[in-house]
Amino acid sequence: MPPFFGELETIHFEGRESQKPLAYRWYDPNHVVLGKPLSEHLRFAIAYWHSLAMNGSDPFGAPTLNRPWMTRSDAMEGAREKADAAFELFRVLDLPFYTFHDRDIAPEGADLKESLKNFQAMVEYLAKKMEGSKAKLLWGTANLFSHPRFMSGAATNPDPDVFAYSATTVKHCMDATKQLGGSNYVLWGGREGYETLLNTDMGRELNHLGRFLNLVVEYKHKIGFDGQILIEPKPKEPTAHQYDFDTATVYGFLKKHGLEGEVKVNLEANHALLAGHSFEHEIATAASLNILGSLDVNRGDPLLGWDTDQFPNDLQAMTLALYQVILGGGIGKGGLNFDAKIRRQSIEPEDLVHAHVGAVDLCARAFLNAAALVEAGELKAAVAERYAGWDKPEAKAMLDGSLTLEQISEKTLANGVNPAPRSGKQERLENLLNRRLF
Ligand SMILES: [Mn+2]
Repeated sequence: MPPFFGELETIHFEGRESQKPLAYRWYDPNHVVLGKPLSEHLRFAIAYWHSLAMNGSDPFGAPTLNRPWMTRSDAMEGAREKADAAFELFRVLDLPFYTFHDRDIAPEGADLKESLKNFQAMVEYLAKKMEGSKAKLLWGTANLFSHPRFMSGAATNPDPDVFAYSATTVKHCMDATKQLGGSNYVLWGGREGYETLLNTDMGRELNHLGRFLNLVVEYKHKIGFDGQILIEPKPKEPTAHQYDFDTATVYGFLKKHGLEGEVKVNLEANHALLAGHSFEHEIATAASLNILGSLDVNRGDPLLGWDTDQFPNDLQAMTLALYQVILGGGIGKGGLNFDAKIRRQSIEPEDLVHAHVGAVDLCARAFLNAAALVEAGELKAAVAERYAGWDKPEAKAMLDGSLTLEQISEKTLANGVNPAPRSGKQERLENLLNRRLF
């Protein structure tokens, strides 16, 4: 078997002066910042689906990508060869984690039993590969959206058989994630949504989804899986209206079903954009609600209205996002997963390597910038000064329950309160940010 990634050497940190096309210039995994190594802050992961299982086809055209590991006629042989290529890529990139859907690693069988048998065989194969590799599993997930049986949803499908099929699939995917030492289990509601209310009972579907998620959480505790359960919000695509629209919507859903202490979010940059938010908005929202779980780092194209899943390359946007991660207490058991695909014209396996190296460096550089902003303390001081009025006892009394609305009114009138507008100093702070970026 020829090497799928040529004779590429393992990529290492070489510093900013390196002239090599493939070297980490910013990502020094051992560099200690804010009290721990960069590798522990960032926990980079390679996504099996975009990087190993995609062939470059799109709604308008045939596969374009040169993928020598996708040529076998026997599906299980092909799955093993794909895994061989995956671990070669992990070795070349020298990143700590990977992520997969069940269908990325093993082919669909003739029925559910055969599909699960294929899956379990490949889980054993991955377990063996992991013994000879540094790569660990950041999270596993189930693909409950590609096959036509899921066209009307998985947990929200009007057909209870699809609910049962999906529950069975998730049960086995959770088992596999635990077996492989995964840190998280993710649920992205690919088709949990609807196209038209003319054929949809939305209240019923949402309740079914709530029950499904409770089943997942109950099972997590039953098997002693100590990873996080994560929902990945997305507002639309493939369905017109997706139930897990954004972080705030997911939080309301978790509260309704009593799961706000059990389930967190896996936030994707491009999904935030599709919801009309910035990535940092979604991160700050999740952190404020104590449900920040993990990140899918990528970017969208602001000129396009769909999920382009490009590799991140905007330093300022990523710095602002990671600044909010730091303020929110870090990523914990989560990580930064490259849910990103190379463009259809980037046909060589080596293009995958360049994409990851650039994105890793971009994120590392953004994190170092964000950490420097935190350490300088100027932004934090500006925010503290803006809210300083709330440190006064009479202000605190309005929040701590000691004053009623009537009493606040009486005191306000008696004291002749007359607020003077103060500048929000936005441009000054934006200039500060731009001046500090390196
Ligand atoms: Mn994603």
